Amino acid sequence: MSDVVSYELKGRIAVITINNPPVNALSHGVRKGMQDAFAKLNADPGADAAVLVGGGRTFIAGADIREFGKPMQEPGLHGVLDQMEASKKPIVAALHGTALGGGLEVALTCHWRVGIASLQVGLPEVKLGLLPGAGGTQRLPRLVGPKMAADMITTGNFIGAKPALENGVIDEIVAELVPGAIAFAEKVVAEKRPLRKVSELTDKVKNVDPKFFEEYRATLKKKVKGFLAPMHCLATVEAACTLPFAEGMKREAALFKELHDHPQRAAQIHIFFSEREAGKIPDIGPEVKPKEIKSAAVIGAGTMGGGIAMNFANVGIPVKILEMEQANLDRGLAVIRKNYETSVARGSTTQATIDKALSLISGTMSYDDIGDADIVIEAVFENMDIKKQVFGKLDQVMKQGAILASNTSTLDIDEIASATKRPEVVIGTHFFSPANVMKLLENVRGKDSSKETIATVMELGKKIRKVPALAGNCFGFIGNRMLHGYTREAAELLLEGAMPWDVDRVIVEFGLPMGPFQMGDLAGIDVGWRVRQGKGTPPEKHNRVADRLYEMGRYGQKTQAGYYKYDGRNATPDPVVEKLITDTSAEFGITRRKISDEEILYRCMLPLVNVGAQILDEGIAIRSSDIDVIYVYGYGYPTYRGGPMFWAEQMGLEKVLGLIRKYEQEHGSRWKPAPLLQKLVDQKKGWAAAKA
Ligand code: T1G
Repeated sequence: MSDVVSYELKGRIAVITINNPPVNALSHGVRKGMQDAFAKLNADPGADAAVLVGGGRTFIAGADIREFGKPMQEPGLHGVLDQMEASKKPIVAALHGTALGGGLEVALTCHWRVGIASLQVGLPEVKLGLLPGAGGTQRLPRLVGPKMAADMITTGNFIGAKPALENGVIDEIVAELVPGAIAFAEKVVAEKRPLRKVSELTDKVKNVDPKFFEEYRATLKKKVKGFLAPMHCLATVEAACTLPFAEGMKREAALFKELHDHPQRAAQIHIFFSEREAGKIPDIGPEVKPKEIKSAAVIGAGTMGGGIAMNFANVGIPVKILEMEQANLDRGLAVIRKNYETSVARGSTTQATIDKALSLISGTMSYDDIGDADIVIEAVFENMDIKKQVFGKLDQVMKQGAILASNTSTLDIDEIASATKRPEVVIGTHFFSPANVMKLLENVRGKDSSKETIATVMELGKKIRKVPALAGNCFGFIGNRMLHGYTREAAELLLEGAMPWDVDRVIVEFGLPMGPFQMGDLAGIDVGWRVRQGKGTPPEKHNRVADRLYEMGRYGQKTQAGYYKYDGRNATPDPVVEKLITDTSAEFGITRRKISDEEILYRCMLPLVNVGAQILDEGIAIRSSDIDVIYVYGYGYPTYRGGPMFWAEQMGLEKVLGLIRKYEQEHGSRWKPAPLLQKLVDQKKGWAAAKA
């Protein structure tokens, strides 16, 4: 055995333990150790059967994702599984923690499986742009049937021990993992049960109506948008129901290879590791202990305040919402209740769950009621004077040690902190709307934010089931500072010849949930107008169309007219807007031209990269992958493209720089390439070299 796989006889049962922390991934060493252990089992006269168990917190959680894209080192997983299936002695899998991906595939190749009550199992390969490539697509349907197998494999969702038992994924729930598994193995031996190979089961996969797959495919196609993996996953489940096992395995291997070799796999695995990397702050090591957050307060019961409060209640943290007007407070609490009730109606949660959450949310109109909260998050109007008033008050009422956070989306954290005598506990915690749904938490460190404060809000992000990332303090931080370049260029395209629906179509086809003008209509054209008025700068040409829409009272969805006209949420192009745009081009003496989809895409997407490079160079972002995480989880950038910086690197930074230089020639200094981009191209390096 290797030191990551141990073999120990307990009576006449060999206990084979995988010890490859943190998640017992099926690295080369583990595969080699398993190969040796199963050979020993079949040669060991003292062993009648084996129990396979994961050491530490979980059974095997999958293949070692870091090995993808690199040459496979023998023995491959298939070889080990074939050896297991050929074993003359029974192998019982003892499951705990999260038996996922290749880990569950190993368990399905065992003759029986037992698990403890807290077990979760799943085949989440689809989330990595892959499919279960070690027989899971052929064995799972043989245990649970095509419907449950298709649901699990095309979504990657986990199921718990109870449904796993009810559907035959495991054979028993045991109170104690190893003793229970040993007892199960001893029973199998005593009863001389014939070895039960999942690959030989046929009942659940024969005579499946082909209509099932036709209908499932039609529904799935609508859901998956640009993702390649889910439809491939479904095709492998269909193979399990239409082909003999060996043929089905070949089909699985062929479709796995297609996905493995596709750029989407590299992009989705990039995001998998990047979101974990984003939680690591170089100057804040494990010695900095985060404060425990046992209670929270939110200032402002508006859309953001209410959504923020829900995040705390959803994980069992009591939260008080402070509003100065009773009517606003009542409205805010009613919106929260409505949000929860909608989730119950959709079946995504239960009444009991939301009753518990609602019991943790309370409202108040007095600052005196919130002083004992461990953290307070301000979510009032995006105006510096108002925010400073609030923080001045918080400085007076909050207990010592409380974290004073602002949900500001662009404003200066240091200026906000200057309204208090404790800048070390002031920090930005920028949620994205709807705050109870969007995964990103963009934390913003001020110059005085203490390491403990930063560590606390990074840990809090994970606790409230967000993906936290840390930004430095500048206007717009990371996400919104990059967004400005994107929306600016989209506005310029309207004046040059495009229509809002042309631009939005290209961006949605690229994979974002909506284009810049659909987003503008959703956020509110009046909001953008007020921000521009707030800056007090003279009106700019590229904002002329938006300003005229505002003057016409066309604020977007809220007025059923903006860049589009609306019937409820259904948007259609509007000839009135078309005329407004062509008149505005004429007003500026611009001769309109046909603009290609490719130019629209590059003109909108490359500002994200150019500004991203600048942000990276200034140290506002710690690493380029943080920028990718922020765009994927805060702005809906397609995971299968890996984020704007990854997409640029895949395209080639030299080509990116060439395009930016071209647009600089055509459109002037706003397209000036970030010095870092030039430097990396000169050095023939990628973003990772930025730190150097
Ligand atoms: N390979 C390599 N590293 C992994 C890993 C994996 N499969 N899973 C986790 N890690 C690292 C992770 O990067 C982090 O590293 C640390 O472990 C803790 O993870 C052939 C092809 C198991 C639910 O997709 O879902 O099998 O940051 O922070 O929140 O068909 O990790 O500490 O350096 O996420 O407790 C299929 C992926 C693979 C499961 C635990 N399996 N992992 O969550 O900890 S493909 C998966 C997870 C495959 C076969 C196919 C979660 C978790 P670091 P963590 P956690």
